Amino acid sequence: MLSYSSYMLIAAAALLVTCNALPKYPGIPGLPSIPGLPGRDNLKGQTRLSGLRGASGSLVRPPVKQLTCPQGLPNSLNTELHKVLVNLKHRLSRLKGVLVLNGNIREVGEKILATNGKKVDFASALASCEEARGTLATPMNEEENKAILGIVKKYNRYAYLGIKEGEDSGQFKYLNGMHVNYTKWHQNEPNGKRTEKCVEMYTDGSWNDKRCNLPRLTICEF
Ligand code: MAN
Ligand code: CA
Repeated sequence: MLSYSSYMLIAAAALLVTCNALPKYPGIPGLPSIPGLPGRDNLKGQTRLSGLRGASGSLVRPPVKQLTCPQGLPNSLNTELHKVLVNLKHRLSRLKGVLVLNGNIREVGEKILATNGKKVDFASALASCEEARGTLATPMNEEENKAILGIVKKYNRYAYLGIKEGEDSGQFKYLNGMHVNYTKWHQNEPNGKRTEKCVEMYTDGSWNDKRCNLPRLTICEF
């Protein structure tokens, strides 16, 4: 199902790499900036098509020859790239629609949450998420906690979160080592004092520190 999208992505990447050396890339109207290319955001209010400011402060439109790829590819490359990306965006949004419709994914801010429905220990759950290029669901605020809770409730199963106790008792950290700055501990939790190094989400959305070797619902974030 993704092969078409993958193909489109590779095509877009190839086009980008081909033209990446352009000093003043004209940009793609209607699309956000592309890393590595001077974008709309970098030009503070100007569109990339409007060019850069000259010594007098007036806008200088880049000469047409600067819009040509160094390799001598046609000027229509930008239009082609635009078409490919718009098509890719459209297809991805349709695929996303299918996944949301089936209840397979939930979006919260920039995060996408998904479960495989499996109940496994912490290490196995994390490994599944990482294999899929994600990590364990890690609520950073109330909104994210609620989104994860939606999946926990749907499956009616507790889930491990991407949070673990550090060396110091009662000091819980994200998997990247940073201290947690949002918590939703159940009353009287955490109480494990180094014997419960993982964190599970209850079906009311509150958290409990818990041993790491129990079967819990795998929920990943991407
Ligand atoms: C069990 C475990 C603990 C939890 C208490 C709460 O002992 O799940 O992690 O703190 O119940 O009573
Ligand atoms: Ca506990």
